[in-house]
Amino acid sequence: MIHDATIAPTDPHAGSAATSQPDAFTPPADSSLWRKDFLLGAATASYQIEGAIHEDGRLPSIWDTFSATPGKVVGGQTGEFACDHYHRWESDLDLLTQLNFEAYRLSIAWPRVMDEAGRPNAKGIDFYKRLLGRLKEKGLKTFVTLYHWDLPQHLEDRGGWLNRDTAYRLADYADLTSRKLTGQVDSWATLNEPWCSAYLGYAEGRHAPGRTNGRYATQAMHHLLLGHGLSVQALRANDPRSQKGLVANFGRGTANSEHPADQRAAHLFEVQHNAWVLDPLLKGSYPEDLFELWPGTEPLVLEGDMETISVSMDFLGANYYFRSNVKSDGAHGFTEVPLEGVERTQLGWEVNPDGLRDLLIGFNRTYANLPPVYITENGMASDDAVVGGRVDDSQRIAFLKRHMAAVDEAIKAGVDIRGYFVWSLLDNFEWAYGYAPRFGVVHVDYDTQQRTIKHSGELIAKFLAERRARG
Ligand code: IFM
Repeated sequence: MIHDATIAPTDPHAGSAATSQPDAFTPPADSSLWRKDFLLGAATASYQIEGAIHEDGRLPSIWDTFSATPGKVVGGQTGEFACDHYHRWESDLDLLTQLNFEAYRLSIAWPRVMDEAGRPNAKGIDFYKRLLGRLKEKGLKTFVTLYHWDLPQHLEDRGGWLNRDTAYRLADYADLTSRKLTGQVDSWATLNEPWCSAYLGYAEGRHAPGRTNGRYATQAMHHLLLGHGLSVQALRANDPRSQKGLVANFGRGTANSEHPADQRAAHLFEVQHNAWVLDPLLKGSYPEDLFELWPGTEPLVLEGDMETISVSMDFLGANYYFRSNVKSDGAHGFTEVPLEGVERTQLGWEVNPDGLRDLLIGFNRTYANLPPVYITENGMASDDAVVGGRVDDSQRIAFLKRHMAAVDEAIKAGVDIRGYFVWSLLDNFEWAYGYAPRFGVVHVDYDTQQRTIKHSGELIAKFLAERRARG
């Protein structure tokens, strides 16, 4: 059941510069996070929040199909209603202002804006025009992701990311949206987390489309990255003033022992999670070690593909959530060995801010051409509840503070990091886990659609108000 949303009263401006008291969140005075040119925002994605999957000409997506397949999503949950953001977007954008965020990262639903023949769907495009227009009126920077996993089902029916043609369809979609939305977008990301699309979607089958073949994963990745390169060309031609880049998820792997085999296992973990995406983008080749890990899975690469993929980017979006401790599996791979006694989130993910710092510093050393970085997602799931009108999410407050401190350390070590986006603005549909994991700084009651700003949101708002007051 969905009723009208109301926003629980909160006072995000509590604690002005004059009255400020140390709290559990505000960064120390020497943190780079106080710098005016360091952008702070919140992120969401279309399928996770919009709902309205049958409205205004939206076509079915692979996540509609996957989540409707029994056994694929916990409790059989789907994105059919999600946060009903498609109808509540105006009050949701007001939350961004209440929280004093300076930027908003959203994704466009590909099946909403293009029909099967590649023609624009005016109603879908109009939705994003109005939304981006409102963000601009509010003075927020707009970070738009083109592909955050909701592939139109008709493209999946023709082979999805295993079909090279899908890369060209992504470029058509980039071309169309950037022509329609020119001037409204500050930053375009072609893909969100291609590792998840390729590996979880094609090797493990935990994500749509649910295929399970390692060979498929490397070919799917190649076509995703090819689509990225082609899309950057279209974006540059249509919207030269905006930034263009890609958002990837990164995994920190540490070795379970000093033994060389375990050290090698940790290296291979990071090759599989990080270099698989970064090497083609920044070096123009796939890491050879990847095919030691997965022998015989080399993708079919046509002449010129690697040049297209390694097109220069204005930024790299980095998403980070946890560290994995691994040991050698005795052959040429790795096995995870969960550490005892470490802090974990609702999803069992280890809280490890050092991993974020170390990855960023490592990338800066490995890739001489690393573009400026935005932390495009960081956050944690907890089982938050509204009690007496408030949501106490103290674990999240400490998590965000510690990860922002890790970002500051990376900046001080010389990494060019320009901003940080908390995942997520709202509790939302967490893919195969359904709605139980709550990542938002705003709580969503899925029965009533009431939004309640969590304590983390209040403290972020207070910090951002102080930052603004300092000028
Ligand atoms: O919810 C996801 C998001 O869609 C992509 N990055 C990771 C988040 C948490 O799992």
